[in-house]
Amino acid sequence: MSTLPNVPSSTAPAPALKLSRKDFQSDQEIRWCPGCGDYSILNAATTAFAQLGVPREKFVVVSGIGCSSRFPYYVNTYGFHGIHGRAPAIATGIALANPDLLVWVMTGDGDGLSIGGNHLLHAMRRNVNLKIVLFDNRIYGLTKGQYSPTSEFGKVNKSAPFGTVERPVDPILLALAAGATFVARSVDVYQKHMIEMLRRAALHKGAAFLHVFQNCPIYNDNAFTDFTEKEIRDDRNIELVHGQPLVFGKNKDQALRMGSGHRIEVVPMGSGARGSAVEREASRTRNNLSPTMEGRHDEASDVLHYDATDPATAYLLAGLKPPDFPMPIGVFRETQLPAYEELVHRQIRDITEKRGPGDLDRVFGSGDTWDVRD
Ligand SMILES: Cc1ncc(C[n+]2csc(CCOP(=O)(O)OP(=O)(O)O)c2C)c(N)n1
Ligand code: SF4
Repeated sequence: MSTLPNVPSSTAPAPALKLSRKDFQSDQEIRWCPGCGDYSILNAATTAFAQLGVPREKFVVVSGIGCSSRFPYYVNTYGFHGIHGRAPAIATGIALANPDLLVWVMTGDGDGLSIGGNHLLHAMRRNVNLKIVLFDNRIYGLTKGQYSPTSEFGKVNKSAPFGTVERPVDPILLALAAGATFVARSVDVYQKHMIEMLRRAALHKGAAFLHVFQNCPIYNDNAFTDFTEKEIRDDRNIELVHGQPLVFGKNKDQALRMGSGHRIEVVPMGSGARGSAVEREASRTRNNLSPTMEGRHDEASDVLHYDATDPATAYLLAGLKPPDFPMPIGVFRETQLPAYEELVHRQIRDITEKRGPGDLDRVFGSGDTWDVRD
């Protein structure tokens, strides 16, 4: 069974094929609204695609229905604009029939989690070698801003004039529970980070799920500004890096630790106590720490170090969000299991070796048969 022959592993030397972002730009007129977060994702994807050094004809980009699902038109690769929610099913067929291709699923929160929820779930459960990017603007953009499965509880809009009474689904928790072997999150405005997450997803063998917060300035503007505004983002995000301590803040003066009852807590970092006295006092109050507790924590003590192979911590971190916690971004989970195509093709090969090639006519003519009569 072949692996992706042209995708270099993270340890391999730089790709021989030199490509630029321009090689992946199509000549189609882009129909997204000015300022839509989809543009940033497109820029990041074309950059990441070029960095892989994989020829364009090895890429297939599959989508469902929605603004985000217009993506295949805007990249100069093979593509398939599918039907609503069915991109994972179409992409599974492509990946199974052509295991050498790098197959991407570009989907929205409505497309992927609502009508396509079932298909997305099973593609991840089966560990199909797909790179799934979920553009999450927390509404349906194409159909003018109805609430979606990721809209906040109580969200008021035209489709919920008195506020939704539905609890939102968390895409990261869903992907972890479904068993995706690579689960990560980024944000449309964090270009460098997103490029790296897309590249890592591409290099992963198996179901890679990337959740991207994507602003829709027309129907749900500023949905993520409470953690993406330049002035506050360092204090409101934490990057998950395997093996690294979970430290955050402009001055790296806050950290996460495991508190009692397996609850994650925010604690101030280091007795050197960087940051102003006012900031430290605010952090101490926010985290209910007594004055004597401040400054007790440093890298050597009980600060959590991230382990992307440990699902338990991934679940705990996936539940964190502002204002009480920083928003986790980066790789929640990364583990290796055989990909679906690999197992299917291996099974066919093993059975063929034992029993010889199949004969469909013989199958049709064998076993119990019935005459259907009026
Ligand atoms: C079977 C079917 N049901 C409903 C629709 C209407 N529809 C088109 S796009 C869409 C939602 C798209 O939302 P999302 O996936 O969040 O993508 P966005 O437009 O926000 O990128 C809906 C409900 C449809 N086209 N087909
Ligand atoms: S409606 Fe929203 S999601 Fe759709 S193109 Fe416009 S800004 Fe983007």
